Amino acid sequence: MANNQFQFFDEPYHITDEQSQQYKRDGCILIRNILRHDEVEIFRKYIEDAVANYFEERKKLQESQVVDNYNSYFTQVTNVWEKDEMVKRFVIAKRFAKIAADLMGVKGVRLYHDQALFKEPDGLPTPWHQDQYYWPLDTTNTITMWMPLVDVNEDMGSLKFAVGSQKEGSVGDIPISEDSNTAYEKTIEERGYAVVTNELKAGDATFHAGWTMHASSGNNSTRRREVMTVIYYADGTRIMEPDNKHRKIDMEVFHPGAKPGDLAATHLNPLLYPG
Ligand SMILES: O=C(O)CCC(=O)C(=O)O
Repeated sequence: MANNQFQFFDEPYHITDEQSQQYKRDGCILIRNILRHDEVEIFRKYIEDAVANYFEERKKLQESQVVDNYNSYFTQVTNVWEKDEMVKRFVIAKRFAKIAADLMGVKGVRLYHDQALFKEPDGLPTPWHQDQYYWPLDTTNTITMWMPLVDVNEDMGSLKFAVGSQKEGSVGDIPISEDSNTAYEKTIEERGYAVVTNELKAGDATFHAGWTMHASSGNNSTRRREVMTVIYYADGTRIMEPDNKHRKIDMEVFHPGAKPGDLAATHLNPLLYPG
């Protein structure tokens, strides 16, 4: 396939001042039509195959005991970009990274990691949680792009956000679980946060900050909810002293060889924009 077939990944998407102000205020935003349906469809297949191959390999290696904790909520495979050259094109796309930089109002962004998040039919709701509890990053300029590869609505597990909750920073130091769900639901009600959810077409995406409380309903449809996420942080971010076991593991896995105080810029964290 000719390389320029995927030129759309380099073409800039224009974020308005209003959109970046909305993101700064709310800690979450829906951006429409980042990719066209036919563009997403090409990459949905590559991502699906890479995820299926990964599980096939794991089965062969009899590593079935290495299951992640999220299986009942969703199947999660991280850093798919390392496993497949075509998926890499999607994950390192400048088009996405520029949106992340423009929303956060920073000059450049690096890759933290990607995640394929598939919620099977009857998959359970994703509990309320805060992502940054897991991340050993000395900044609040972190952002996740959550792009469905199929059309999704609330009943299929589109994300719900507590609008403006990123301003609280850490609200409870609780890993994603039934406990985080109960605690954060209570906080959201007590502090009066509005909760928004969106219906997304494949190729639309939501962006949320690392401290924004979010959750999703279960997948009550008959179709698998296939989502690809890419997580970015501002270039220049340093690694913090990990103060919980999850942050220590994330530091070792996503910043191999780096120590607290170092720039978070290992070979797994390329500068994606300006790039
Ligand atoms: O896809 C989901 O259900 C959860 C995703 C999530 O929590 C995230 O991308 O930060």
